[in-house]
Amino acid sequence: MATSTTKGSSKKGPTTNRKTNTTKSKFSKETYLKWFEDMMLMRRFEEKSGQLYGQQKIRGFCHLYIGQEACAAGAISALQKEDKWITAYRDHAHPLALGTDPGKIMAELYGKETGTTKGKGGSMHIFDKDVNFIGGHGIVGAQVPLGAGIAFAEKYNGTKNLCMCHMGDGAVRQGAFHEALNLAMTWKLPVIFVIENNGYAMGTSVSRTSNVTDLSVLGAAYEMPSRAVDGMNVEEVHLAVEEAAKRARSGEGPTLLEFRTYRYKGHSMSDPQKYRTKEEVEEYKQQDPIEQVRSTILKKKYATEEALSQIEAAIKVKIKEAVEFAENSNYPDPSEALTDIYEQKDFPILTE
Ligand SMILES: Cc1ncc(C[n+]2csc(CCOP(=O)(O)OP(=O)(O)O)c2C)c(N)n1
Ligand SMILES: [Mg+2]
Repeated sequence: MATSTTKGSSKKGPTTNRKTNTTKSKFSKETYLKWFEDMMLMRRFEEKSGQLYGQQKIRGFCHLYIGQEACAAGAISALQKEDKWITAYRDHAHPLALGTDPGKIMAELYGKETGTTKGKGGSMHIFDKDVNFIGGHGIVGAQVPLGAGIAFAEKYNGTKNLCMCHMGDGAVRQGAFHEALNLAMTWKLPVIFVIENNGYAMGTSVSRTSNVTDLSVLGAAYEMPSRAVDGMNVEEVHLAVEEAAKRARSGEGPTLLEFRTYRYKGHSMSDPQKYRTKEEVEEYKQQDPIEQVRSTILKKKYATEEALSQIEAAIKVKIKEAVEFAENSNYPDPSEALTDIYEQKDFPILTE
């Protein structure tokens, strides 16, 4: 049973990422440019969302993914269109890179009827069946058994598709995480469990909630192949997911991957961030996933600085259009309030 882990993580702050030199030449010019474009779209979309939140155009919850972009971009490049995706509430970036119209995501953040969930879900509940993105879940850890269930359905229906199930480091403290891992391994479900370990659950560091700070070792309890990955490095993420996907598609079952990453912004929109130092944030910014890709592209002469600026300019236009679309859309009609709601007609309190 191959369970490889990275040992020796810090007990105090977030787990430090390690740089490893793998075969970077494996990837084509097109892949690097796609990563650059995808991650830049996520970054600029999120920066704009933060700004709009400040202007009270967006209200309620809003959790930004800035710093964690490689976790979504590297996984998406390693998988196939038919694979399914599920994550927690930090959920704008995954559908953006999967191809959801940024205008529809922005409209959802605005609570407009043209949003991905008709303006009824908001930031934490983006959902887009067309790109196989099954949400957007606000209850910490709730998506983990759902992800296993989606994988069960794929196996039951005899497809070769898998389910990519992302979660935060806080989710691994939930019983549901352990129950899902146990059954997924027992039934050899085609699921890849990904812990996006950004070091903190709100303001609580991993080491304050567990003696085990190397989260990838948690898979060992279920004999699940598991490993830690530098989540600031898109190539490393791609390689790890590619390997796990091969296992899932060949019927060998799930993998647990711990992506060691970092969020540059606060947990949600109002977070005084007293639990970490400015120096710590700066240290991670030095490993910025987009800057790593930019530097490789320039070094390998895959594109000039000017060509990259053009990509950035096109993204700026896309985001401007997304905001205009959201601004010009209507709020849902009040008559919509009781539609699209799950109702169990014989539930006791409804029949009383
Ligand atoms: C079951 C449950 N408990 C508590 C909360 C409140 N809560 C919202 S986000 C969060 C932190 C989760 O952190 P993590 O899983 O590391 O994800 P991150 O925000 O870092 O992406 C908590 C405790 C919740 N939404 N659900
Ligand atoms: Mg976290």
